[in-house]
Amino acid sequence: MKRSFTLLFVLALLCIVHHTCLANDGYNLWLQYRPLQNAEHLSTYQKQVQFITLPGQSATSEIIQEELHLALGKMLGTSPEFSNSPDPETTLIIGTRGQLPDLSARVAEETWSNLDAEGFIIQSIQYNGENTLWITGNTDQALLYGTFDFLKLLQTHQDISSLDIISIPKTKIRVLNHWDNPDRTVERGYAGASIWDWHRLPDYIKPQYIDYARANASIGINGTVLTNVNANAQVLTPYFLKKVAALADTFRPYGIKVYLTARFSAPIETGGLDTADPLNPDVQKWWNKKVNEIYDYIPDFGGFLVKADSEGQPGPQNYGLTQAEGANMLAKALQPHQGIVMWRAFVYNNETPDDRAKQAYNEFKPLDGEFEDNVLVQVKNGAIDFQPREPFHPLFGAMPKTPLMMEFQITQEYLGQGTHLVFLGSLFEEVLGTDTYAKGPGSTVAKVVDGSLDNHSLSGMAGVSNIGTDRNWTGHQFGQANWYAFGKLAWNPDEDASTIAQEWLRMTFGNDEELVTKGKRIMLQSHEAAVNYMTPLGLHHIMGWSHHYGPGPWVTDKHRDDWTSTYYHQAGPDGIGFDRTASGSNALSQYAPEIQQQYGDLNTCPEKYLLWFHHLPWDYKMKSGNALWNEIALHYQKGVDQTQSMLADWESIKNHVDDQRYDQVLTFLQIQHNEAIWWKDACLLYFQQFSQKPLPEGVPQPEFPLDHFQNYKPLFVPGI
Ligand code: BDP
Repeated sequence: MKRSFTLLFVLALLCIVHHTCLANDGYNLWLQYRPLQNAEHLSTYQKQVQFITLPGQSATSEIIQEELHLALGKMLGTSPEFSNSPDPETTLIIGTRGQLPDLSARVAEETWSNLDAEGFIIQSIQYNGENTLWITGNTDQALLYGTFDFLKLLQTHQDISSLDIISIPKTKIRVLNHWDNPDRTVERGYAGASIWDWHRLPDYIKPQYIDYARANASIGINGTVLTNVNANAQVLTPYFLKKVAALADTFRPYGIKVYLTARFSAPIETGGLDTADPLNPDVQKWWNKKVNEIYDYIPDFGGFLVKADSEGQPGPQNYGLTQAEGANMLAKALQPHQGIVMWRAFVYNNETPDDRAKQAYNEFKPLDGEFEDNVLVQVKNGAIDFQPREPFHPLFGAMPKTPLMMEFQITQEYLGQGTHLVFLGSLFEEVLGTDTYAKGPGSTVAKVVDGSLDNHSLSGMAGVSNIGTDRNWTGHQFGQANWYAFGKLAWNPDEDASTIAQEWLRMTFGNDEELVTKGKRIMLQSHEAAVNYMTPLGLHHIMGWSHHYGPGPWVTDKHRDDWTSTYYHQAGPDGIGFDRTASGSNALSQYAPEIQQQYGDLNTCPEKYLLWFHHLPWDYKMKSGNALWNEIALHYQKGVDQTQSMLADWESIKNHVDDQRYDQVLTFLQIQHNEAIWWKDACLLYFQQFSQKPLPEGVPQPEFPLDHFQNYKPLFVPGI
């Protein structure tokens, strides 16, 4: 008995020494604050954070203090001493310009004004003859951002001995869009139920709300749209507003504003009116009153996000009016309170009057200049719908008089949903870095979005959230990286994906160099891999019907054409691809002449967009010398091979990752690999019916015939 107890004790000790035995469910995201005992700059860290001056007294200051306590306790095993005003012992000073008048003179007036309300400085200075660090900005909010950035430097083992960081967000509105319903289902959510426990609100504030706010603040997200774009008018009633107010109170000290989705027909559904016509004075009065009521509950309410005239949602078209007329009615109601409207450009018609890729542009472009000043038009990154890869939306660069907000989808509706590791930092970077040529070369999508191209002071980025009640928040551990990457790119749309991946890995899993190198390799090839095994060479929208899970190139004959696969791939004996040049839908004409020329010419069209813009014969000769059919097949195979090498890389870093997260990621990578084969086999067998050509060398024969795949109908897929 005694011997087995001793054995257990020794085992437990060994486990503690060897961190990988410890369970880690991923709840702490990138705020792991792992012990720093092996960090190269440990002694500098210890010196720099012993005596901290933090003069602020607000709720935000308290949060800064708590975070430092938590982080430094975990990382250094120390408990720093805090004081209100600098004394000779101070090693770290965290205060605003107003709180530190003497020190503030060191910063130029112009810099203070550039910092605005959210930018911060982290600087090494000599103070009282000592090497001191200070974190400053104009507001406590800026200090919170600066503190998180400072903790990131420690977490990623950076040298902090001579810092001179000025960080200013390039976009103003950095929001998550939750497609969460009041019944706690999440549209396109793959990580459990909605984290908003409406039934228990306003009384019960789950600890998860606080951690949600911390995580978001740590990456600069400053707003959250709590409700689904397919909106429920009830969320604007007092019953819900009390609950929304409780969340707003919780998030406020973290600098996070709440927003709601406004259902255009709410005046009818909850207001007792018989119309929602935006030009009707009673309707306007109703919204004005409603908005005033909301601000009584939530004095700093952010505003509305609206999906109108799209997929069955009501909108101004119901009254023969334009999107601007609809948006402006709400905008005017919000103006007295400094609220904004995020009006989605995802508008397309049930009747499929034209190539779906063209409809938003046709609808919105003529309205440039007609929106009120507090309206942003929120545009998805591509013209169809968050496909694995899309060329940038032609509206970017086409509406210089209107602030255009980027809408990315963080939840992976079309990218493997809850089980595929697909690092979206690469996708976001690709879109943001693309040149629209709107004002000549260099007019990147990033510059349209951050407002710098057309001098807009209002700017923003929205990310459709992948968060749910799963213990690790995002279902897949690596889904956390997509939330992280979104925040980072919203703050700075020019940041590069590789830096983001590396930072996230270090904070989330640790600083071991092999882990970081291989982890990065996995992440940075993962998006291309998914494109290869799902929709290579510009193919798009060929996934399973309705749930969008798995392959479904055979989907056809549904109640609307533009929700089928055959509409998009146009495969037949003559070839494959959607002709969007002048001989086809001419969607290409919506882009700047430089893009038209480049993408329209087969010699210069990037092959990644080839079948998005061109319909080509199966034996069309690719740059590689291969026939198109062979090239398609080889791309599918490459995607499968890439998932294999992602798996191998992950297995090789087993010793550097805790068991719990290692095992989950490993299993998901195995699922991903099997599903990549599923995609490849199903799509190749389907297209082979038209190409009538054998699979090229290197692409193994599928294990099952086509009807096996066509008859497989996944049931109860989450997120519908
Ligand atoms: C599509 C989704 C659908 C959303 C829609 C939207 O399939 O669930 O409601 O986008 O963005 O991607 O409104």
